[in-house]
Amino acid sequence: MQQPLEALKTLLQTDQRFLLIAHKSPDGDAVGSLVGMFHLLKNLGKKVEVVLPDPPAVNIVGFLKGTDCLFYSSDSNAVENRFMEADCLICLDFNAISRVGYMQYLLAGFQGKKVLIDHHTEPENFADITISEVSCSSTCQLIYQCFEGMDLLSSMDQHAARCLYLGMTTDTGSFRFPSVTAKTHKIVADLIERGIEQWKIHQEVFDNNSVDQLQLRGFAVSEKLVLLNQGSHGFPFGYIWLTKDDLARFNYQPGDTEGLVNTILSIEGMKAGVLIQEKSDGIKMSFRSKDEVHVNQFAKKHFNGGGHVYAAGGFSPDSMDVTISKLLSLMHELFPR
Ligand SMILES: [Mn+2]
Repeated sequence: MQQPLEALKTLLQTDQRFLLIAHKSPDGDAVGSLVGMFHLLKNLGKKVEVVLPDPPAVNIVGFLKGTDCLFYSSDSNAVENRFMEADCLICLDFNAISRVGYMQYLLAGFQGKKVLIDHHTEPENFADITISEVSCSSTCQLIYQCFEGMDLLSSMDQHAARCLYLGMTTDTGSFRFPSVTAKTHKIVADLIERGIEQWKIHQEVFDNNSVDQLQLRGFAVSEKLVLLNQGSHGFPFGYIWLTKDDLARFNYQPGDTEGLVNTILSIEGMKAGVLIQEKSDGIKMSFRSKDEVHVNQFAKKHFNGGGHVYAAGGFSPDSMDVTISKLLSLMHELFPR
């Protein structure tokens, strides 16, 4: 990644007005990389603005404090203005233009330089500078490595460090996925040495559940979890399916089902699972897997999705019933015998 990094360093030395964006339904890594980069560039003396397609979940929205972040979903005109005023657009934690939702025409039509910093597989070729490291645990870790590689870690303050830690911990399931390496922990050690209180970040992110959210998750696991591992012809696969009515019953808020799919993989012997949710525009799917089972190609081929080898999203325009039937008919592809 030496060449694009040189180009990024040159850009940081020449351009002055930066606009940072991340993907829709922003998770901890999207928000962490967005706000982390905001502070890193501010500390380099740049003018920096941030926008998102829509707001993040309540447990991470606090990390946006002090950035004056605008959301396209509620303030599209002001977001358009920010695109017009910037020299350089930095896209964080997504691999395809469609991942910014209704904002994609602004991204496609942006006149200045575009940079992509991301760790998802098969990034689209839409940026002037693409820094893509699929093996990296998180975009936040990749940002740290970029600043280290550009010899610019002096711009890392506690605000930036705190945000990068947010993305690193949320994208790694609190440092337990195979994407975690010695380098990940060395970076975390450095962030802690810079003064972050990592236990406080965990409390803010993970110990902030509403009662509705906990009850929705309890309901999902006890009433809406289907396991396919029964009998000699079974598969080590499970799915949780939630209808609009299920979500409404527990006063669903964005983020309430974040990580719920991982509970399937926590069952003894399970190799893959999917959370299937009925949303206003169709069926949203979140796949997870482990070991020799890879879900990204499967999600891409059959459910208009993709992502990482062990964590991928998907979307189905069909009904819940049709989507589940289709999924079940394809199990032999996920588990070839
Ligand atoms: Mn990420």
